[in-house]
Amino acid sequence: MLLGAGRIVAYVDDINLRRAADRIPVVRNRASMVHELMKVYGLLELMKTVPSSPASEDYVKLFHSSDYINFLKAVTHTNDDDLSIEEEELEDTFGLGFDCPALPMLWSLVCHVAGGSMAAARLLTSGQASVAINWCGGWHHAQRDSASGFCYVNDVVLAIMQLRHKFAKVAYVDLDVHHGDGVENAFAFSRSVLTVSLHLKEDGFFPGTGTQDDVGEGEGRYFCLNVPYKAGLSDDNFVELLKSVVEEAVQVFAPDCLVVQCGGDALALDRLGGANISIDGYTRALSLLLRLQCPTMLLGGGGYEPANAARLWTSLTASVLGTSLDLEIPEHCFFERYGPSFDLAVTPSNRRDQNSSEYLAALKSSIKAHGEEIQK
Ligand code: TV7
Ligand code: CA
Ligand code: ZN
Repeated sequence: MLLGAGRIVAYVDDINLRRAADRIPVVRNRASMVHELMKVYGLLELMKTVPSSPASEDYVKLFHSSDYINFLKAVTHTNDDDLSIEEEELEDTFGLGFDCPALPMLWSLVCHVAGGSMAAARLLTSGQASVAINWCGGWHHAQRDSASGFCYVNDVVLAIMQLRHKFAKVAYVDLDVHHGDGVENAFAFSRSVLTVSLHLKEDGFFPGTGTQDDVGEGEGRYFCLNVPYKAGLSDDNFVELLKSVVEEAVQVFAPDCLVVQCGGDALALDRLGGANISIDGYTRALSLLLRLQCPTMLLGGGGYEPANAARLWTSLTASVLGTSLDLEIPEHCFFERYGPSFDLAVTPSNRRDQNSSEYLAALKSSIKAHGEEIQK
């Protein structure tokens, strides 16, 4: 499938960015695994590869509050021993705690992660690329004033703000199994940024927001679209939701630029997920979005079986490049992590899809009104 026909594809390739992303505890070393798999498949020779540099404090401040930034810097410069705040107290202090521990060199991590998606944004605003990829980005939960859900900095919001200098209307589509709450909140009042998230929504599932009635605020009303689904979502239902709800709203909105968060935790059998999507399902979803033919940024996000996230993002990159890959994973430094199959595919499991046709029909009809409202 030739997703990105005739497009210049660029990939943000920076060792220091990967080293920073590798330090996020729940996805330790994942960034390196992704990169090494792309490399051993020969994909790096087929794209423009572009380095990134850490973002400045002023850049991070475009979205995050000074208080939060000062706290991150203070945590960074404090030894664990002198950190006078206890873990539990940290929880209420700018969101640091269990999900977002106060890591060593946290401020540097934040600047590198923000810098990666900033580099991707520049590739698009300068016209040097029509598809820009940063698999180390996609940290959609971070809020202006706090860390949340493994996300310390909202590289997505910052990148969209950069894109807005050149592109009047930006559409954001979030395929991660979790609700993209940080990005939605940042642009809830804006008509210039359409945010769309598909996510698992059931009791106790993080972060708990993103019902279909959550449509944006004030001037930005109807410029947020939420597509909550039940556990076990299949490829066909996932693609159908994108076709019938997302595609139409995005087409009516007519964006000048598109950002897709390709979080891999909706894959079958993800440790934190609960959906049942295969790599083929993601590929179909992305091909639908690339058909809009506008400059596009691809970001990572969740994906808690690191080998599967690497399989997914390598496969999506190959699709965008219009090249196909041998299913046998080639020998390389992380080879043993791909056992026992040593196969590139991630296929659906046989779990039941709890999204009944009645549920999906009701969801579609309640969201349909969106397209009409955006048109006005
Ligand atoms: C974008 N689920 C991020 C998704 C963020 C999910 C959560 C964990 C988790 C944290 C760990 C860990 C974990 C196996 C799973 C409500 C709580 C429950 C703590 C007692 N293993 C993304 C965030 C989610 C941390 N958080 O969208 C360290 O799972 O459910 C919660 C929050 C409150 C705090 N308590 C947990 O994919 C990148 N966390 C192992 C070690
Ligand atoms: Ca999502
Ligand atoms: Zn997620």
